[in-house]
Amino acid sequence: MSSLLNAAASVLHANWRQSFTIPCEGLYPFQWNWDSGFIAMGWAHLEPERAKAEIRSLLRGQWSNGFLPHIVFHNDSDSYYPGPEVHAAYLSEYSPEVKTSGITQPPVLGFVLEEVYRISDQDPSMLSFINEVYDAVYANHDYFYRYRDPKGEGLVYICHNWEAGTDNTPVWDFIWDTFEVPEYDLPRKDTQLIDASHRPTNAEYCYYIHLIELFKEWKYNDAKIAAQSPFLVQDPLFNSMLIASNESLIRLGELIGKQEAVSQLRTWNSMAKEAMNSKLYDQQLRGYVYYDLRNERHLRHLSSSSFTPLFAGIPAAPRAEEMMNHFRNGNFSGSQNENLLCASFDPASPYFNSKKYWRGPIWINLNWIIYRGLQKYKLNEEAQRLKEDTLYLIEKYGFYEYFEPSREINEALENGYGGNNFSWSAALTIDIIKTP
Ligand code: 2M8
Repeated sequence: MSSLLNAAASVLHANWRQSFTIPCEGLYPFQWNWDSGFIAMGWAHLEPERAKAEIRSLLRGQWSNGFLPHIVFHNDSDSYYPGPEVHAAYLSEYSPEVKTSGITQPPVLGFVLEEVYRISDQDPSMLSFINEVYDAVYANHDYFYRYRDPKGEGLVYICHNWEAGTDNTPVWDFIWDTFEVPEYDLPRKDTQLIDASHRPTNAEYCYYIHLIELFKEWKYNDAKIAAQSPFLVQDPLFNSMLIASNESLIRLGELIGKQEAVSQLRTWNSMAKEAMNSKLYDQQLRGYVYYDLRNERHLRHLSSSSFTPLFAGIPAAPRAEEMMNHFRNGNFSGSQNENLLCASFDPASPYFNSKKYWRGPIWINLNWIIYRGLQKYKLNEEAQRLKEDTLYLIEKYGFYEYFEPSREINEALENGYGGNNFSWSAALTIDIIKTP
């Protein structure tokens, strides 16, 4: 294990850029929002000052209305499309001095703060760092409930597939079916850097860019987006991250005396948990699904996101148990346990593709989230299996961006998929090994 830990540390060191960490050399050359959260946990094990710097750097990109963008462009680079000029966040009256995007990502910072505090063994200097950034992270939660929950349900929406983090999950195919977009000239860089068949198609990218063009036309105004965006979805992963972060902010707020914030967070959180269970749980599929707010319909597909509510303690124990069918000779495990856990999309679905990005491959951050969720419910056998499967992939291939779920295909395979020396794969491997 110590050579694996050293290799993981080398990846983080190589991707470190003065005050933050890029997800992957070439492919992702800026600071990404949820990547930074996971990466900060890796740094907390190695060099806690870097964990603090990582989070401070991310917060430099925060807008004055509390919004936290999905990319902060601290530096220049021409190896990524779309860059700051395409996102043009300056069109918003709230954008900061540093260049950022104008869309967000799953809100992991709240629980990351609690994790880095745990990893530091309750170090008082880490607590004073938490005190320093607490209000900014709270302001981000306030932004979500203020602007992204138009019906006051306790569930917030995302308005872009890049906000989900699960960029090209087949779930979005059903959203793309509802509107048409122009054919854009796409100076993509990703498909020159890695196997294009493992990345989203150009047709999909036209949708991604079209949404950004609409938001720019509306100057990233939240009310206009809520009223008109053709993509408006309540995502179980995104809301689970927000709920888990609410809970961490409640516990941390109690420690540092943030009573007002704590009581507001409690109100949001009880509504949110209730809504997750009553609206997003699909009894037949035995998992949490997406709700298309624009077209008022559930998008009834299982993905790794369907299991992330475990991490936030959302289902009652019998429901969590019921969800385990998928990991015990069910679709995700394969009827003879022929799949490693956990595919990013339902392996039994005709839309599943084991090599294509978020349409099937295994992702280490989702594995970490589900692993921790299983531990929370004392589903120890499944947790152990998820841990073993994760470490098998990392030991065999190294710190790739995503991985093949089929055991059989893995036998003859020599590489993982996507970018190599990928930061969150390294950071979370450190945490999985070091945390019992
Ligand atoms: C991927 O997304 C970016 C856009 O944000 C891209 O494909 O260009 C996703 O896997 C996302 O979840 C991740 O945060 C990002 C950087 O690792 O890459």
